[in-house]
Amino acid sequence: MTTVEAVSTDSLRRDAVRTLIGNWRGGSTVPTASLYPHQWSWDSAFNAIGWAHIAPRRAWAELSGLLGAQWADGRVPQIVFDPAVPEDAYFPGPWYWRPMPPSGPPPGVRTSGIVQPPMHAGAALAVAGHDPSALGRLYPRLVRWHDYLWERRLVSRYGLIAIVHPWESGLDNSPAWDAPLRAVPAVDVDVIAGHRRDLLHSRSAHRPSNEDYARYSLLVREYRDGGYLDNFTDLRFCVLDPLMNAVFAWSSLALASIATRLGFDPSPHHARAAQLTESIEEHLWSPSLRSFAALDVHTGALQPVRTVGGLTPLLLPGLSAGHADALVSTLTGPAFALGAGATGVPSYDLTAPDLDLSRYWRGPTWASTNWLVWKGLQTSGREDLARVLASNMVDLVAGAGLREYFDPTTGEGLGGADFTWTAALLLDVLSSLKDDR
Ligand code: 2M8
Repeated sequence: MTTVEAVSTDSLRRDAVRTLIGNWRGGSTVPTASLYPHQWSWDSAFNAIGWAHIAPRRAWAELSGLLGAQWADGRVPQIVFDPAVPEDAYFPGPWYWRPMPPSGPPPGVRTSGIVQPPMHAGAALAVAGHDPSALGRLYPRLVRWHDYLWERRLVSRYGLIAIVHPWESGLDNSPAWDAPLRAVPAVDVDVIAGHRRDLLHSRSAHRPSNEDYARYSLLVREYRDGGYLDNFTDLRFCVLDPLMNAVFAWSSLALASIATRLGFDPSPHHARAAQLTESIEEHLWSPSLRSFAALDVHTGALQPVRTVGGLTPLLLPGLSAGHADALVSTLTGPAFALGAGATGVPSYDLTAPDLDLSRYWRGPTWASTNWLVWKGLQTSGREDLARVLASNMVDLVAGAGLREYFDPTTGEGLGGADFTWTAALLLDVLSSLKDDR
C-alpha cells in the first residue's frame, strides 16, 4: 500500500479541501455528489469538524442548517432534502416520508423522519475551538435534540436510548442488525428494488441486498403511518446500540462543557452522560465477545457479533478501566487487528465466517468510525495506539483517495468517491499529527 511518506501531506490536504469545496452546496455539504445528494445528519457533524480547520463559518452554516430542520418534537432528522434535487435522485426520497405529522419539520422544509447518532454537540464544541461565534445560538436547539432522545427514545428498564431503524445507527448494514431484522418481512422486494438508486452509483456487491432494502422500506412506512410516534411495542425494530448510546453520552459531556462556557447549568448533561455510561456497562457488555454489543429490546438478546460500534464506548471517560482494557485488547487482537495487519478499524470482526470486506458496513473500514475509535483511544490514555490509527487513516487516503470506505486488508477504495467526511476527518487528523511533531 502507498504510505503517507510517498504522498505528501500537503497534497492530501489540498485534495481534502478541494473535496469539501466541491461538495459544498451553499449551506451544507453533500456526502458525495451522486450517491447521497442531500444533507445527512451525522455526516454534517463530521463535515463541520473538517470545515472548522479551513472555514469555520461554513462549519457553523452546516450545523445551523441541519438544526434549522429540527422537528417540533426536537428530533434532528437523518436527511434534510435539497429541494433543487429531483425527487427520484435518491431512494427513499421526500415523498416516501410523507405525510409529516404536526410534530414534524418547520413549514417548507423536507426531511426524513428517523434520526442518526447525535454527534452534533461534540462537533459544535470542536468548531468552537476555532470560532465560538454561533455556540450560543445553537445551544437551545442542541438541548432540545438531547431532550427528545432522552424523553422519547429512552427504554426505561435499560436506561438506554433505542434506535427504531438500522439507518438510525449510521452502520446501516451491520451484521448486528441481522437477527433483529429477521422479524421484519421482506415484502414488495421487486418493487423496492426498482426504486433503488444507490445501485446506479455503486456496485451491488458493495451495497445491502434487495431483501434488506425491502425490510428497511417497510420499517419506514410503518413508522410513518404511526405518525412517527416512538411507541416501541408497536415498532418491529427496536434496538439498543452501543455506538448510539456512547455518542449520546459523549455529546452530553460536550453539551455540559458548552453550558458551562455559556453560563448555563451543566449538571443535567453530566448526569445523563453518567447514567448512560453506567447503563452501557451494565446492559451491553458481552464477556464472551470482550466487547459491547447491541441488544434487541423485543427479545432481550445481546447480538453475538463484534462490530466497530461495540468499541466506541472507549469515548467515555467514565468507562471502567476493566472494560477499557478489554476493548483495547479486542481492538488489537485478531478481530480488529489494529497495528497488527489491518489498516484502519474494520467495521466487522475479521475472524467472523460471514465477514465481507467489500460490502458496506460488513467489513470495510470507514473514516467516521475510525475517528470515533481514535478519539476513544485518546480518552482512554492510549496515545500510542491513537497515533497508529491516525497514520492508518492517512495511509488509506494516500493509497486509494478520499473514498467512502476501504478494504482494511488491502487498502482498496470502495463505495462513493470524493467523500466529504473522509476529507473532513483527514483534515482533523492531519492537524493533530502536525501538532504532535
Ligand atoms: C449511508 O446511509 C444511507 C442511509 O442513511 C444510505 O445508505 O443510503 C451510511 O453510511 C450512513 O452512515 C451515512 O450517514 C450515509 C451518508 O453518508 O450513507
